[in-house]
Amino acid sequence: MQDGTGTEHHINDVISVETQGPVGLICINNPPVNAASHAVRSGLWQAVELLAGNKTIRVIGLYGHGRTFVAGADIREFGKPPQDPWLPDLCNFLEECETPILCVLHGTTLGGGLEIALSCHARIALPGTKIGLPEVTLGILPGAGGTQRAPRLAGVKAALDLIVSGKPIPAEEALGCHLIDRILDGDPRQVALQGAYAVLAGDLPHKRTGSLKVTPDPAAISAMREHLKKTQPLLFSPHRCVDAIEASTSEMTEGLGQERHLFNACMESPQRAGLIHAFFAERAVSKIPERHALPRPLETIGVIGGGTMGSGIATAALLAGFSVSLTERDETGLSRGVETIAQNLEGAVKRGKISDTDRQSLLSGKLMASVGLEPLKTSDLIIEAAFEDMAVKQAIFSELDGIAKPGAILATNTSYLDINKIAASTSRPGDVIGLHFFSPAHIMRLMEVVVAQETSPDAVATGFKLAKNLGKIAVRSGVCDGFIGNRIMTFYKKAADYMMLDGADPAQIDKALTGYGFAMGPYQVADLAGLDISWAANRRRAATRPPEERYVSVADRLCEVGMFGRKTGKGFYIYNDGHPHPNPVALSFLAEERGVAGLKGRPFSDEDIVNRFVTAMILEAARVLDEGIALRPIDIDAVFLFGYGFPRFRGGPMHTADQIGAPELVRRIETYALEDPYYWQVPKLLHVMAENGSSFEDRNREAL
Ligand code: T1G
Repeated sequence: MQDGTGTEHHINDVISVETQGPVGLICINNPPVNAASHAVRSGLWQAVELLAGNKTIRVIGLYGHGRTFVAGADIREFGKPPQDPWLPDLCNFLEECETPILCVLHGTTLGGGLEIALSCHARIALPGTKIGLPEVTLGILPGAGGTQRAPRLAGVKAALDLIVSGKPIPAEEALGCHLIDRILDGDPRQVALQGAYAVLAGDLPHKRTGSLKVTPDPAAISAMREHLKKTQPLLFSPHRCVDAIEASTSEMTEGLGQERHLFNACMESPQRAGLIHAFFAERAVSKIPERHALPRPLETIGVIGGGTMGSGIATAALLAGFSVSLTERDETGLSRGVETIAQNLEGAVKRGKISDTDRQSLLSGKLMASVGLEPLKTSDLIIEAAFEDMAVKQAIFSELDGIAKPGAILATNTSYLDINKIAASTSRPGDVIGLHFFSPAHIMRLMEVVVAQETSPDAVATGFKLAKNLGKIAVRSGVCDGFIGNRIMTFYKKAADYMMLDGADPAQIDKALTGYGFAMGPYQVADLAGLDISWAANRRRAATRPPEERYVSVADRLCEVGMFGRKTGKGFYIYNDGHPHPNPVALSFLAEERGVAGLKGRPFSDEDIVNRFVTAMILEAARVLDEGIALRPIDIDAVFLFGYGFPRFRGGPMHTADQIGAPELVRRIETYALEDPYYWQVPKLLHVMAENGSSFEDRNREAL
């Protein structure tokens, strides 16, 4: 095998070719993930034409520069007029090439990137490579031949699992199902060269994938259809994936035609727009004003409080590799906290996140537990997760001020209290920040990073760095009662309560909203979280509740009789057989309240329930945006997609608002206001948008 560099020629900014004797190499260099942009597609087409037209070249090696081979079509081009060559045409062109093409896969070779590889004539992956067809997570399907070529190489069942799940698989599994031919270590260019000579020597077989036949597997097809009926009845694209794979038993051109038809149907679906928006929301939220500030060192985490939240936060930090110092006021609380952490880690073992050996070493080597705050003097970042009471928190932060080392971040996990007041109880308000985790803290991906008036930029950057280390999605929030998520939830929960008082039962409301795509309805959520959680807040707010505000006390009355929800087996529902059944006591309290209010109850359609619920969410979100509590609409979408079970295929409340349109939202609110003018007031921002025809997406573009 020759080595050294051959003659190199740049086709364009992202594609270069190199010749070495009978071998032609093509390098894709389109950072950060070698997305198959128009430049990549057109450059790759020209490069293959150039090499295939050179009679001395008897094999082509294709590879990617940087951290990964092609990670997919360039999703930034979605929604814009497609430019030739289209990816499916490029893949067919590669497959038809007379000169054998070897493709080297590395990093995360996904979507259109894997489809390019499958249309080549042989495939080698570097160790550690992950391959996948995640298009279904974007509301589409592999539209460049993946639904036809994957079954030809791996069989129908393996293709169904790969394409319908959208989950990447390791190179070893890909080798086992013949999606790749070999695993070879080295850098992509070297492996391309080595593999090319192996093809020339007849040591690495090469073939046209499209020439292979698919063995029909009707049992696998119908099993997947049954599975999807149960698990994903609302989604459009998973079912189309099955249709496309089923078509792979036809001739290649016919199957490709069917795939194109089904791909276009997915592209036109509003679910594709919602899922792509969700993809970008997850990434946009890290673009904060403080993103250029240098985060502080972050190796040791202190956690104050061993309750549900504190032990969940400690678990999340341990799983991310941090050393954790857990403190409590007394030995009883401390041992309860350590026990909860041990249980959480056992759960992580059961979920396959860690091994049992890891679990033991985390508990024995990474977790320190002690009474009192003194051991926190060496922590880089301390998270207070004590009782939700301002005086308690101020006392803790005042004591912490004298113990924590200079430069330590002092964070509170409060879910609604004023962080400015907490910061004021220290001499270092610049180090004080809110890190609002969502329960269970070691599972939920969302974390609100709450920035108080004097929080320093590098403290904010450190909060975002911690979130990334913990595998969480951080959203920046300003200070208000409930920050972004809980504030909006408190508002729209009232809309549900009013519908309940006016005639819709809790179970009907929950069913309408799960039918819309929410993971759970508001009363199922309340029972899960514990009715006693909001009971304390309701009593706190009672003193200042305006007389015009309607109030429904069914949840409070359930608490008064000890019915806190799932944890007591009874709340809005009864859970005696593990399934929720409407609780007659809740319904009797509701009937009494309707009687007191002189209401006979009127029917609500599921559509009316959903419209009122979602409109209330958008209404308060518009206020949160207008007050600058949230940076952009897309941040609010991220909060509800990753913290409140908003259906991902709908893209979040603000994306949904753009689908409804500001004029229609204003009309709805004005109609509802006829019943309750205090609650239903059109926010100023919606009026402006209705008048000037702007959208929340416009605000995202202006702010990003
Ligand atoms: N197109 C354009 N930009 C992309 C991109 C893509 N496919 N993937 C990532 N980026 C950007 C991302 O927005 C971010 O930009 C930067 O790259 C780093 O990403 C016909 C039609 C590859 C596993 O769904 O899963 O092919 O914010 O922060 O955590 O059948 O990105 O820095 O400006 O996520 O290391 C199928 C999507 C497309 C893969 C890397 N492919 N990407 O994760 O980095 S549809 C996908 C990912 C398709 C064909 C169909 C991840 C990653 P910025 P990142 P990461």
